[in-house]
Amino acid sequence: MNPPHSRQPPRRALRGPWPAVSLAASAESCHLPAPLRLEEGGLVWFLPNFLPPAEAEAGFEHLLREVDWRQQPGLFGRPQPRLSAVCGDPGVTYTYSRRSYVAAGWLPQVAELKDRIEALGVRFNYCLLNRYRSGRDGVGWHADDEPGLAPEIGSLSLGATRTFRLRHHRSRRVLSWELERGSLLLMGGTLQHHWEHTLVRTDRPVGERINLTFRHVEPPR
Ligand SMILES: O=C(O)CCC(=O)C(=O)O
Repeated sequence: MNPPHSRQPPRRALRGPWPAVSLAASAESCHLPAPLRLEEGGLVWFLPNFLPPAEAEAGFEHLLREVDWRQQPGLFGRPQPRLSAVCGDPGVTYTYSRRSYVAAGWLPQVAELKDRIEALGVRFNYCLLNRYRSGRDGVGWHADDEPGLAPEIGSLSLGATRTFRLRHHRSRRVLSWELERGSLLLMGGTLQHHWEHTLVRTDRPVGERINLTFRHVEPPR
């Protein structure tokens, strides 16, 4: 029998149009290399050295200290296996796992990182920060396909290297990346419609990691 997370999810209609600048549609203002075009649908840009090591290290230490990290409840009342926090344009609200998280502004360091990524040609108004205290922390299989969320998601890694996987809904093909500190993985196009992703938990001794996922959420009307 298949484990519960490998059930075929219902097909959802693609939503849009999006207020955010679309990476795929703005080639002339885009400073990104050619994406990996997944034949099953979706785009991935992987920039392993987006931040120089010294900057990634300083950013990691700063965010460990300055962010108000909290452990949020997950599905079925169990605490999420990680700590988290949110930043963003005031009032922008992201809802996942049946809970809503309202942004109250940007930490200067996070706004600076957002500006660096936006220089590549994409706009964000929200950031979900995750802190993985050890290999036992992670994120289970899911897709970031909530209503009002633009397809482009920029995922910046700081701290320890961890394995990130994509799995196609239908073919079950799995792709893996080792997300080292300072790396930027951008997901776009129809990726969230066709694929789910996970940050793999491990029994290996690994240090702490912080991940920032920059998003564009439709602002409140
Ligand atoms: O930590 C990561 O690299 C993945 C985070 C993630 O999947 C998410 O925030 O949706």
